Amino acid sequence: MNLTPVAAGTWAADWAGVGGKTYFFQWSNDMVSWYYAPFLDFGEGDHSYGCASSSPGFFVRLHHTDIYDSLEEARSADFDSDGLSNIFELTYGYNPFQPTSTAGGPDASLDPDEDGLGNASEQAAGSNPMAKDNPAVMLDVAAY
Ligand SMILES: [Ca+2]
Ligand SMILES: [Ca+2]
Ligand SMILES: [Ca+2]
Repeated sequence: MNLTPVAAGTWAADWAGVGGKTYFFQWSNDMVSWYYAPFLDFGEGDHSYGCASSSPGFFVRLHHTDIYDSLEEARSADFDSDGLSNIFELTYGYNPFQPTSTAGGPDASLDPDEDGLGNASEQAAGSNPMAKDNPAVMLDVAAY
């Protein structure tokens, strides 16, 4: 993988994909705490991801697996069997390889927007777990 400076504090991470592989992208400022970027890539061809950091140190790496047959399958699959799809976890900052990836408890039952719906319920409803946008909850609120 090549990390090319684009402008101050921004880089383009480029890599050549291999057929049949799913790529999880991680970044770190200190090589101790690693964070997943909110996307998945799949298959051969040129892949690129734009990164920004104001940290004096900036590191990137790829996790890859060949257990999925397509990008759609990789996105909807549940690598750690915690009830949340890989792409849901990546989009909202959870670790798709760990059922309990923060100190708060299992990823699937956390309720970061405190609307009473755990992440598994938010995923099932197609609502945003970081915003109180669930129609049932909004009705509930309106009733008071
Ligand atoms: Ca999962
Ligand atoms: Ca997880
Ligand atoms: Ca919630």
